Amino acid sequence: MFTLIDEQALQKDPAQAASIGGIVTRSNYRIPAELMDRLPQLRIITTNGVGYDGIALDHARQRNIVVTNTPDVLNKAVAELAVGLLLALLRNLPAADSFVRTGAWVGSPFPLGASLAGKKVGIVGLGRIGKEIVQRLVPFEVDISYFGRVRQAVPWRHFDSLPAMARHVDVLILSCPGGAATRHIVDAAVLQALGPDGVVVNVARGSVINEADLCDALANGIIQGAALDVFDSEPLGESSLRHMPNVVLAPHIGSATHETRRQMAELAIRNLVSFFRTGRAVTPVA
Ligand code: 8YV
Repeated sequence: MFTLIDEQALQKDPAQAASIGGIVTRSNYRIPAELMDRLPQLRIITTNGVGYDGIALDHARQRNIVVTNTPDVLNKAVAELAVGLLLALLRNLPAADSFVRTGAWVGSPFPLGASLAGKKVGIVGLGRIGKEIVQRLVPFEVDISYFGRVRQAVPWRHFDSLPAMARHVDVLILSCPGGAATRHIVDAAVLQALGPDGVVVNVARGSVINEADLCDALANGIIQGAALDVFDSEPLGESSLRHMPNVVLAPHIGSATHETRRQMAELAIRNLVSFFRTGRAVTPVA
């Protein structure tokens, strides 16, 4: 039904741009206005992921180009990773693993970690993914708060000030969308408020944290640690984060399970097929 033209083929033969009706992308790629304008027949951009901060949405709207994403099907996988990263950080699992492998255990005991039970956890972005994270954290007997513009009908404490919530909690979990509205909302002031026993888990977007402020806070004991699945620039190149003992790092794998990636790909394809058959996409972004 579709003819696939990949980026390299387009570079080799730019004339093919004239026939492209749809783009399939993912969060790792940007779709700027200039690219859309090189494709006069473009009618739909389908991103294989929930985030669409890399797509020039206003421009797509102006040109009447439909943008679709893959919401919900990845909520559980991302929530599982958030909880896994948090536990890995509190108990220092990467170091514990190498402690056993290298035989260091023979010479000395492994340093104590921190319990999750009894901690105060603040969620930045209590959306679909944030709620799945909370659902998984409740059995760990933590005290939940959330930060967001709107108070929701949920039993958790609401903060409309991020520094105020950071002051209140031990653990800050970022699960909000990326983009201009959330860029660098976690900065030096928020990290200072979180304090020397506080930790950050980021499964949202690297852009949500000011990475320079984060590195400074981690290096100087302003916060205790961080578990990060997303970064300002991916793949992460040379960065002091790679050399810090108090961080756990993952290569943007929130949705990266066989089950979830299959469901995402199926939904992305259903969007394309439905749009070209009926003019209506299945999950257009609002
Ligand atoms: C993936 C993501 O990185 O859904 C998102 O917004 O960041 C991830 O699921 C990716 O888009 C999968 O291809």
